[in-house]
Amino acid sequence: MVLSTGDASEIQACALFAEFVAKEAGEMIRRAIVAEKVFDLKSSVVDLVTETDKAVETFIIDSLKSRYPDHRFIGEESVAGGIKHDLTDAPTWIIDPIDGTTNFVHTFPCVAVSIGFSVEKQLVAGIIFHVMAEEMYTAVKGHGAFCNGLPIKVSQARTLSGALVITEVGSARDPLRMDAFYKNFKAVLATDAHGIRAMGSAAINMCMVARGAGDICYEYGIHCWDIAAGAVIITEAGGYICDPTGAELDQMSRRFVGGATKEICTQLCGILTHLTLERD
Ligand code: LIP
Repeated sequence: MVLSTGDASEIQACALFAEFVAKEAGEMIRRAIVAEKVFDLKSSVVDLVTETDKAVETFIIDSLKSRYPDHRFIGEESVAGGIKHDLTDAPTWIIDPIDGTTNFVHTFPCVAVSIGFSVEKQLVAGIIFHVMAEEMYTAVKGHGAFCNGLPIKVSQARTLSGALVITEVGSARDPLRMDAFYKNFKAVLATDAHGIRAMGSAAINMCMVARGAGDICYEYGIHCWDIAAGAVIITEAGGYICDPTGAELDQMSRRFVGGATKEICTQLCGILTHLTLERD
């Protein structure tokens, strides 16, 4: 069957199955987080990967493939392993098996399974399982956002003054990226924002905005598998997402702003020093 964005009940069924898979994947992570971890490096000395990342990704892809053999997959570790990952109109699952691998390695309890679903290049569903908190965040386009089955909503923040802002250093330390990071950090603090937080998982950051615990999040250098599920969850919780320039979000551009309202996002976009990164 060829799936289109209008096939609401089929998309909901897909999301429900992915939720079940994410829960199982979370159990694999929960068991592994207490064990000794061995890690390898990917793009930099602070970009880590473990055998658990790979095993969990294989489990998620195999499980989804067994139910949806004609769907396509973009997985963080498959891409790192050299598998080509162009986004097409086909139903495509966009997967980060452990979002927060550095946290996982250090047993810092903010690790998530993130599964986004794209149809006709539009993000239509998102599932994020905050493993150690046992919080399952879900959203299907047009049907609201939920945490453990209860509806969630963004805050009403319209301005950075008094806001709780979330960002990450990311997994690169080159001078250009670091310079922009420090400039942006200073620019945000100069607005009288109440504070800046970093959970170490882009997916969990987005869930915090979606549930109104944070007012806005932004990051340069993240990938489509960090963005996909959270983007749907924020918008379905009533929030706003965009490119840091204020333009429409491009999920392959490796940069992201998601906030409670368009106003707070527009203010943030106006003060950020922008970086153009190699696309996914
Ligand atoms: C990481 C995120 C982290 C972000 C990095 C990276 P990984 O994902 O969770 O918050 O700053 O850019 O994307 O590598 O742990 O899946």
